[in-house]
Amino acid sequence: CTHPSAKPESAVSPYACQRRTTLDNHNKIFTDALEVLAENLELSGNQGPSLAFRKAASVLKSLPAALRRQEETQHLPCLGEHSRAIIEEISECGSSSRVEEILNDERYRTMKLFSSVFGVGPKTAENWFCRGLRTFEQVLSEPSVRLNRMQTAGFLFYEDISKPVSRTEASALKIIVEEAVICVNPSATVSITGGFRRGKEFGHDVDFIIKTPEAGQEDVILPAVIKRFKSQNILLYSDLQESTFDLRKLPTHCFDAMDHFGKCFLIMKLKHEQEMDARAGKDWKAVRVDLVAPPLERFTYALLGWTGSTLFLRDLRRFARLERGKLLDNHALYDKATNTFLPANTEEDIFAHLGLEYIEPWQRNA
Ligand code: DCP
Ligand code: MG
Repeated sequence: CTHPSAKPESAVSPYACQRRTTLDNHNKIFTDALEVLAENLELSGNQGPSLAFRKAASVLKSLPAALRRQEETQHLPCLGEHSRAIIEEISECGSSSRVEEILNDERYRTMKLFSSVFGVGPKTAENWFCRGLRTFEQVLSEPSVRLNRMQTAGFLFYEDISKPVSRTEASALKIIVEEAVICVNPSATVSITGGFRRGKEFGHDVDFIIKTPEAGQEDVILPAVIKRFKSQNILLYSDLQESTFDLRKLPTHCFDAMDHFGKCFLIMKLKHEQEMDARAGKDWKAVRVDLVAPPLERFTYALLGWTGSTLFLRDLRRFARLERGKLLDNHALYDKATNTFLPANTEEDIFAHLGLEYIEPWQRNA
């Protein structure tokens, strides 16, 4: 990627946080291919090289129209030789032979299948593949395979939680979560974050952030909400991660580290609006739900972080550090020049601290 100041005003920025990326992707034929290459590398543990393809795809997603000629890519940032060659091949032949090869590759297909299970990451997927396992039936009947609690739930509810969650289902869940949160603490509020806040119609889960106006309440609300869900018999799985947050700690450099707020990863029962699922003999769908409860003074940073997209946030943090000498993560923004934490009541405040034009949530689909 080239330095932003080396480009004229109208040029596309190499930082995703200086681009407006809506869900209206005019270059899907190219970005789908680049994302297959990225995913293939991620599944084999090559996160660094995969990021180059992710960034190239992200730049194309921000363009106002489809690429027409090969020359149009010449002024675009973050497109390496390899990405350009893929784009050229697709422009000329309609598809990329390397991408087709990956899509048909037994290892890729199996790794993708295994890692689609809740609780199964690339390492476990690779372990199972290397032991000759190729199907769920083989994994589940292999005596030496020991599933943890998360993976057991992942297989148990696979059929439901592998289906996309719709916006309608997300809204129905919001009412349920809101009801439980308000019952526990009438002054708390709930907002949808993640992909749905960016305008997506479907997601793999529903992400909620809880705002509690009194200090310390953020630590008691999640256990109480979980207890209530259990009493309502709508909880199929829960993993509560208590807060390890420390107000004095500086934002971290490491992007892949989880934040320290109290959070829980759940599988909830969502009652169908219409008739019973006669085949399954049940009137509900299992849905993955994440809840996070940050302290009030850091709420805005948590909201920004949990809204994503991952690539948008990665570049926002990189921009803060490299262009502004500030450290940003899901907890805070820290100014290294003045050694101070910068407060923020709204997301607009955070962009203003960084000297960036405000980018709306629906423009953060980088
Ligand atoms: N996130 C985070 N820390 C975590 C979990 C998530 O910062 N411990 C962020 C990264 C994502 C956002 O929160 O941008 C939501 O995570 P998802 O994995 O749910 O991603 P999306 O909601 O964007 O996609 P999907 O539609 O697949 O759910
Ligand atoms: Mg999500």
